Amino acid sequence: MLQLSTPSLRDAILRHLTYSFGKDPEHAILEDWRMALSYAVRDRIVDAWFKATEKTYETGAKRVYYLSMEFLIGRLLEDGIVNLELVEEAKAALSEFDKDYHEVLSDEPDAALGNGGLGRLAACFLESLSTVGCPAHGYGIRYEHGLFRQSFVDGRQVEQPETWLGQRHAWEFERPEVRYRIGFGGHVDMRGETVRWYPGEEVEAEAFDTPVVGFRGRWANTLRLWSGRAIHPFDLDAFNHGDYARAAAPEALARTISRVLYPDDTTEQGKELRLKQEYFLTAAALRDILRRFNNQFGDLRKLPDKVAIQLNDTHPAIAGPELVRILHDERGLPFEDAMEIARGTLSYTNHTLMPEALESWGEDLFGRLLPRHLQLVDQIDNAHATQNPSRTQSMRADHQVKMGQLSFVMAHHVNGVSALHTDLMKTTVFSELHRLHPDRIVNETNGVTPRRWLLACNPALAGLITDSIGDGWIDDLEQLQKLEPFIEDSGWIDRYWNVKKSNKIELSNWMGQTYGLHTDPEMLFDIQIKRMHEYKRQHLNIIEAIAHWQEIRENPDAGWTPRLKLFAGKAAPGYFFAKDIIRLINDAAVVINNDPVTNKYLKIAFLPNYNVSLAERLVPAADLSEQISTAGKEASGTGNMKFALNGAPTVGTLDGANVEIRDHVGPENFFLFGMTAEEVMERRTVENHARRAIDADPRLASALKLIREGRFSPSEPDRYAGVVDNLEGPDFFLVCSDFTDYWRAQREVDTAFADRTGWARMAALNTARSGWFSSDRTIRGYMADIWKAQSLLP
Ligand code: 6GP
Repeated sequence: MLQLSTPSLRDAILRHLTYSFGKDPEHAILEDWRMALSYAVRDRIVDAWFKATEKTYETGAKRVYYLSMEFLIGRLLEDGIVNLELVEEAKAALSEFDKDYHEVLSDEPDAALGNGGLGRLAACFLESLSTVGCPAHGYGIRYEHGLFRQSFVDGRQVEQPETWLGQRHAWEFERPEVRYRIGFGGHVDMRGETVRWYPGEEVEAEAFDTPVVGFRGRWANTLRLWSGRAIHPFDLDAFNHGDYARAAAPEALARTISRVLYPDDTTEQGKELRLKQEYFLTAAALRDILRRFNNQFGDLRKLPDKVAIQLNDTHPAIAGPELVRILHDERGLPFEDAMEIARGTLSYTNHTLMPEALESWGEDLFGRLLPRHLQLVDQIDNAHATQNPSRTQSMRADHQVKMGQLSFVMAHHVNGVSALHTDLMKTTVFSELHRLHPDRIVNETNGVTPRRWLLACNPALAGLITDSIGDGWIDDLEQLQKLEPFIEDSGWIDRYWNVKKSNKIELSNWMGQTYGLHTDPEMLFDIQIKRMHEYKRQHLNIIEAIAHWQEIRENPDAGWTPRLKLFAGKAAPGYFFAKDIIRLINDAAVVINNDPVTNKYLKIAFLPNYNVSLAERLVPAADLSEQISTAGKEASGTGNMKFALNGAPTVGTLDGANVEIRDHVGPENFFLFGMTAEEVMERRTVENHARRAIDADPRLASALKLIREGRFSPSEPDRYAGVVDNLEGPDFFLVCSDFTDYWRAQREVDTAFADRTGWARMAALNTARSGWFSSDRTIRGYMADIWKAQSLLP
């Protein structure tokens, strides 16, 4: 490879400012500086990227492909700087030009190409794949509009389109030469043995590549995102007849496919466009994977030895039939062989047990868009039924195509994302398939990348850790255990406490400047940030806050522990109940924050437009992490890990990865409450369970009464009648039944927080014992158990 010398970062910035953006320092605006710095950093990432690609080819190593409809990558500049260990150099270079490092970093738009947990997990995985040196590609869609922007009007959520590409984006390389035709509809032609699909409509998928660099720049992989293009972008004939709208129509139509991210988290909209997007991503990725494989290896029977394709939930599940179609219809392999090769290549991760999120498509829609695939699904289903005569459930019941079952049957491994979730998969949704294939389900508990979620977002804590135990923890997070002996040392604990305090002061100042919100950093910072969903029970949190407020009012001088409750999260636009909860929190905040009797003890705020960057601000400043889902509903959670790692003990249920977090940090450093998953299932069968819980707890009864009477919505007293009706009636997520124990746990938190040293120790133990929750560990687990892939790092 040709070698170029690496200029200093300062020179590289100036060079890019001048020659890439045509500006001199006097006339450059903030965005120019951000772009110049990004290009300077990107150049170095490209060097690592080329080396990694070269090594992958040279060694003929197995490659991993992560197919996901979502990559919630957030900002990338700091990621690159931190992973290349350029922080000090970048700060110094910018200050030479009189530019502030943090100001330049925060000019970058937050790329929200995902909704929540599943999308952020995919982003952490990309970074860890590079850090551990596993040859991999992420494949996704280059949505023009990511997740909507959220603001509040009178406390209500209002959605605006997000336009991350409205500003210049530094990280992608357009690959106009990498294009594939993707077909939809049409008809299937069957002549004896040969079957051909003739699509009725075609669009082109064009590749955009983003390099993803691992820690210390030792490896870099590619995130390849597909963008929709028209095959004949412009109808000249229409144009010449003056019909400009018709002339541009083909392009507009083709682009629709990659226009917007579906703003749904764990619920599925049965929309034709969504199915088109799923096929578009999957078909383009498979074509690309097979092209690369063909160039390098040729013999298709070797596919499972050289290629591992991970399906991030069922969204790319069409990969099963599509791969069989290519191998069988196009490459002429017998159906059984095609099946075996496909299954040897594919594996599937389940991210939720919520029944409404288990994708299924009506056969009419499916057959209209993908007529050949529908035939193949039937053939796959029949073959599976024949091989498993005791099977009772078909993936083709009720005129539907059930994507979970299809994914399971087409995968060599199926994994859950926490120990509890994996167990529940075996006993609930996939019980029959698990009986038939007892070795297929495995567990890979989620993790988070410590580079972004500690080193970059919490430099003060990272500094203290490195001072204490060296910097080996950054890519070997279990080394955090070495902190344990320091925790006995009161001088060290003071330093730990001061780090937390300085993070809280910084957040307070920022909230003051940004939202005009005045907060006291001495308060306990209690934070719940995640998508809005009934199962995540933000309403349990606010109802407890209301009850607590009442209690303080009745006895204002009882020495209460001052608490700031922060919320952030988006509700799917069509999820009205979740939107009501947002409004209730905002309404309650107005009343409670303005109560002069109580507001030194309790303050509430809902911060708008939750995204990755906001999480990076909040997590380091948290004292308490709210993980209060109804047991059995949260597959894993990853926010819970970020908080624990950054020294915020959890108040939580035995749900998802909370169970494993509690095991690791120790039960004495975790505020447990609530029913277990088993108890939840039992309680649901008890008649009037909510009523009974309300009658037994006057605090809960009076909080609900205040909401019902319009105490927080005086201009519209019955605004929350629906919410209260739901809680007093079906209360499917058992808010009322868990309330009393939640309230008890919160009072324990109050008492514990009053002992500053005791609390600081508990927080530090959370940090020291969270090393297992690194996504590096998770990725190594997938490599060993599922992909059989090797690291190419020395
Ligand atoms: C989420 C789960 O709700 C969360 O518990 C888990 O940590 C995360 O996935 C990563 O595994 N699920 C989704 O975001 C989703 O859309 C279909 O599931």
